[in-house]
Amino acid sequence: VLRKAIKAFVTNKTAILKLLGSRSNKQRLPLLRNYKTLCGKDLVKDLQSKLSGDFRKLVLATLKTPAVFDASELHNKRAGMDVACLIEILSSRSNAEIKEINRIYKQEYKKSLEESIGGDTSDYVRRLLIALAQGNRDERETVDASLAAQDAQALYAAGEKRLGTNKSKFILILTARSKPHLRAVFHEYKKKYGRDIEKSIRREMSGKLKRCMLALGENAFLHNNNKFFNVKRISIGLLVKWCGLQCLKLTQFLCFSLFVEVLWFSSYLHFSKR
Ligand SMILES: [Ca+2]
Repeated sequence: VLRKAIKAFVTNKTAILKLLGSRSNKQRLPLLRNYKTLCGKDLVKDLQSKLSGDFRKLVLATLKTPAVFDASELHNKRAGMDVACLIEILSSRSNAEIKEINRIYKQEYKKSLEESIGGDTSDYVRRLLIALAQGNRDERETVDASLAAQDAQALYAAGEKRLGTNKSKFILILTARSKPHLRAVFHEYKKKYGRDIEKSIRREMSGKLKRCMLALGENAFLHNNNKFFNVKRISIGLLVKWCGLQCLKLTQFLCFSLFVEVLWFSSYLHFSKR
């Protein structure tokens, strides 16, 4: 059917979208194999040559597994050190997913992810990213209240309480602790010292490191009621609006979103209007 769609309509976006959009990421992989068996051709290459622009990016992104997609995103962003994107990927994946990304990254780019991070970034930013790329974050759902209190105190001592900042302490806590734990720490921090951790980070850090830490803090609140960070709430309407501007961001979201079907539909509307 897909071969037909490509052949007959060349760029019949509706047919391609329908077919790819109705399948989950896992289901799309056998599709690729079947296509090769049936047609003796590579589906990705076929689509690549027949489609163009943002639509091509969108379709090709859906044909990658999440880990492969992440690895290629990390590889692309690493060059420009798009810190926000690196953090977004690294801090929203599970440890198992990060290990898989590492494996694929090495296989695809003949270099470990860790080796690729760095170069032109500052020492602390690199340390933070490398800590995340290890995939060693605590993933327990339970929170140890006394450890949370201890961490809140440590953050206060490392930042607001002293002259200058102990950045390593912030990096350690923000990259190693579980998200529920971090939420408890920030809560405790507010309760005990009457300060928002977000404001403390803004006061104590600067430049890329500040952006990294804010992103890590925000990430602890994704899919959770947020009291401490102004997380950008992403609506479908906004996503569609972004589409023209930030196609990659959108495709990334599309691949993993629970609302993938809805988004497919809205992106389809968007593309068909072009
Ligand atoms: Ca300070």
